[in-house]
Amino acid sequence: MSNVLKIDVVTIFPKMLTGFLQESMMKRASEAGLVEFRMVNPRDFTTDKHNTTDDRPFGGGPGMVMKPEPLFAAIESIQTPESRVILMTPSGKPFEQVDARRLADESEHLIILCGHYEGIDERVREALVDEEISIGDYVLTNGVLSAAVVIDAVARLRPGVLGGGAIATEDESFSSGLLEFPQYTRPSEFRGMKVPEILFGGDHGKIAKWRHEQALQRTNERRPDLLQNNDENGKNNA
Ligand code: JF5
Repeated sequence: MSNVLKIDVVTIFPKMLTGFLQESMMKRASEAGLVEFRMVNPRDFTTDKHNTTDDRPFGGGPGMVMKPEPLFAAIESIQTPESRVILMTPSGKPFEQVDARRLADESEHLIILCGHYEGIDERVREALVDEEISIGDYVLTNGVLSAAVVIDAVARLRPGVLGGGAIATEDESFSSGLLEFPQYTRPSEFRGMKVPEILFGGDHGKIAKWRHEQALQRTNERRPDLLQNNDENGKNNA
C-alpha cells in the first residue's frame, strides 16, 4: 500500500488554489511526495461550443445550477475503486478535527468537488458523492476556499507532513477537547508585559498543571460548549 495521499480538486476556478498549494506546508508535502494534488476542470469536459458548466434551475428561481454532464465526465475520468468523493457545501456535515483525522487515516484518493451558485444538479450528489462537508454556517461564492480548509486540515495529519518535532497533535486544541494554553517566547519582558514566572522555574509538572488550568479557563470563557463532554480533569470523553 502506498503512503501518498492523492487529492483531486474538481473546480472551474483552479487558479484560486494554486497559490495555496504552492506555499509553505502544502508545497513541502507535495515536493516530498507525501501528497499529490491535481486540478480537474469540468470546463475541459464540456462538449458544446460555449463550454457551458451551469444552467438555470428547473422550476425557476435565482442563480445557476452546475450541469450534470461535465461533472460526471470530470469525476468519472479520475475515479478509482479507492477514491472517495467529497462535496463542499454549506448543507454538508460540519467539519471537525475528528473528520480531518478520519480522512487522513483512511484515505488513499480524495476527489473534492467544489460547488458554486445555487449548487449542483442533485443527480451528481446521488450518483457520485460519498460525503458532504460544510466548513461552517456561512455562504461562500464557491467551494474552493472550503476545499482548501479541508485539504490543509487533512494533509498536515499525514505521516511526515509536519516535519521535525512539530508533530504534537495530541497536545493540540480539539484533540484534547480544550483550547490552547497561552504561549510566550523571548523577550521575557516586552513593553512592561512580563511572561508568567512559573514558565522559568523548570518545574515541568507545575508548568503542565498551570497550562492545563489556563486551557480549561480559556475554554470555559470562550467555548463552554467544548466542555460539555469533558470530565472533572478536563479529559475529553466525547
Ligand atoms: C457553495 C452552494 C457550495 O459556501 C460554501 C461552504 C460554506 N461552508 N462550507 C462550504 O461552499 C460553496 C455555495 C453554494 C454550494
